[in-house]
Amino acid sequence: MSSVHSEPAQRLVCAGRSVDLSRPRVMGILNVTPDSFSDGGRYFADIDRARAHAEAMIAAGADFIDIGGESTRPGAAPVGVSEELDRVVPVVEMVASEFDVIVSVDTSKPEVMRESARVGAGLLNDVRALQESGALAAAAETGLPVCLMHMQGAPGSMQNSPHYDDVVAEVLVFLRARIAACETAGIERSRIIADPGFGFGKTPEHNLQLLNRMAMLQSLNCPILAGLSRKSLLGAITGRPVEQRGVASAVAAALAVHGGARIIRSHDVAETVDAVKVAWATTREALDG
Ligand code: 8Y7
Repeated sequence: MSSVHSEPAQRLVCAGRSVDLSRPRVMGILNVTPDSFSDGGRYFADIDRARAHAEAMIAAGADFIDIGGESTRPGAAPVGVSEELDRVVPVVEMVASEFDVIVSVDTSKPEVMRESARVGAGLLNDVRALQESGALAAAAETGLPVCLMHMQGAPGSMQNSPHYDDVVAEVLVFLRARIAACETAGIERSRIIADPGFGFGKTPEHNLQLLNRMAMLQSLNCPILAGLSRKSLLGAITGRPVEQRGVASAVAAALAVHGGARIIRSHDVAETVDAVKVAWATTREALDG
């Protein structure tokens, strides 16, 4: 597609750092939850292990590190503000001060957004798309870019019986409304990333429709983030348990990039970087860039 070659640079300004999203980037996942389904709490209350994990993901090519202290897995216990602050803020501060990387904070809480911004976070990643009370205003105050994700229902019950007449159309309607709400709150479009929310209130078929029709999200006119890493969709397709979904995750990442995603959220950064390179070279029909 020759139009791809003439696209202008899309710079996302993340606090002190900026990143060019005219090519795709990888976001490494650093969980600081004691109950996260695939990391099993290995990084909880363990700053040295968090540092080593961040360092390894950056060496493997991550441009973002996404730090989260609330598990959104179905049935996970809700986390209070002070506990989430205690889990997340020291790790955000450590990664932001010690590494040349953009720190994304995975939170829905205004207090965690503010404190994380104060200690060096560069991006706010909210699976609730800034719908919690005070979140829009807090995000606007920080001046940081935001990732708005679609979810049907709430984490505890979202997988009970997801229903859509047209999942792609409904995700688009939701994301357009959240983008408009951000703009009204003073968050300019140049600071907004959109995400269809794979696995959040979706059946395997819904997720497959979204992945196969990712290109339709380009109509939002903002960079798209896709998170498929190790998700149950890949287990449903391959029959593999979570620790054996690396190949499936890399293939899904490539398909998302081919569909236009510019940030891929992943547990397995090295494999994802290669998958993204293959998909991007194919999309561009060129080796460079
Ligand atoms: C996503 C996410 C999770 C995603 C964005 C998991 C925090 C579940 N998934 N954030 N977070 N997009 N933006 O399996 O797909 O990693 S948590």
